Amino acid sequence: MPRRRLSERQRQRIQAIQERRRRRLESRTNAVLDKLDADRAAEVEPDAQSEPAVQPGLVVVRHGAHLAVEDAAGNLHHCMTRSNIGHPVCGDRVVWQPTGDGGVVTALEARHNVLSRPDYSGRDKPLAANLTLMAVVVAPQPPPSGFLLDQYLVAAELMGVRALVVAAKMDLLDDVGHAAFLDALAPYRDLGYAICPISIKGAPGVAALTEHLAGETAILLGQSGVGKSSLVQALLPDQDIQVGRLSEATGFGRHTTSAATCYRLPGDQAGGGVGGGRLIDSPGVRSFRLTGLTQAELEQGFRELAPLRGHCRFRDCRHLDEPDCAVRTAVAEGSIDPRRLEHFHHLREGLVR
Ligand SMILES: Nc1nc2c(ncn2[C@@H]2O[C@H](COP(=O)(O)OP(=O)(O)OP(=O)(O)O)[C@@H](O)[C@H]2O)c(=O)[nH]1
Ligand SMILES: [Mg+2]
Ligand SMILES: [Zn+2]
Repeated sequence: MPRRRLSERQRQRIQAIQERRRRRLESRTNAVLDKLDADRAAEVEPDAQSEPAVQPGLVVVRHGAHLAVEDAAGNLHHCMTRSNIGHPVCGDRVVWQPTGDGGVVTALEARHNVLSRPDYSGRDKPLAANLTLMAVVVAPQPPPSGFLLDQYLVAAELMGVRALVVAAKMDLLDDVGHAAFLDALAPYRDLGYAICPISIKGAPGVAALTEHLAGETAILLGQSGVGKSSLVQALLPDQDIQVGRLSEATGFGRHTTSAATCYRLPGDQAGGGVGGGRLIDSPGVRSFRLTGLTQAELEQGFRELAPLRGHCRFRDCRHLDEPDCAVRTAVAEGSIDPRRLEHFHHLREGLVR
């Protein structure tokens, strides 16, 4: 039995307290925003004496208009965001202002990059920003989707972010299975993507991955159930404490992977230490489809296709049945994996024309 099981009544009380806190924060936020707007309209310079100081912060998680923002000292604050500054997401640098027991985010700093993913309605939604590494996780269970993997790699390529492939749960395979699994990933290794076989339940452990994570802001991506959250748990000795602090600061549930959440890796006190780094857990998806790209962008996203641009007989070659197609020649010669070209064609169907 869990150590601290709450009665239904206690749970309701806590929820009611959190709801009251949120409402109080909302009304204070509105008061601050009204004052900012009024000052702006009257062209009044913010009064440094009476206004609580604005400060830089890092968005750790976002739930609707509610954010958990980390300040420079590493403390978390429950902030609301004003609606006209865009949609700050996990990893965003923001400017915020304290409002008593929380704060209000007043500005979103320019992003180095942002990873977006279509939501259930098919609209692109930002998931996380300012990434330096995308770790795409595949595992023997659930069976990997090469199409999904390729889409994440294309996204990374277009964002200019380094990507690697994590082969998780390798303890589930015997030696033969292990070799076959890595064999299937060999084309990715040949393209220059690092492959990290890991397990949190036995050999080969997680060392292959940890050295890649040092000092990075890395996001774990991949299908639901491949082991992303378990990996976070294994890599962060204090994850329960971090989740507890988050939950205390914001009142969001303890066990949710419904939103991308940024954790600090050990060895990092303020985000800039040696080792350390940040690790973002993201909610898994069964599938998604990159859309809104041009053919040129899509070709840029496939590492092996980019250098062949302009080498086909026709400038607008689709690499389907055109004569003198450099891409299909490369496939026939074995230097391009046919499955990658197949995924390219799938994605081509969603291009902007
Ligand atoms: N055998 C084995 N099982 C693992 C390993 N890592 C994770 N699992 C199991 O895989 C299942 C799914 O793990 P999660 O960490 O919840 O997967 P996830 O990728 O976070 O899934 P979503 O949050 O739905 O996207 C759990 O039952 C874990 O115990 C591993 O290294 N070996
Ligand atoms: Mg998870
Ligand atoms: Zn071609």
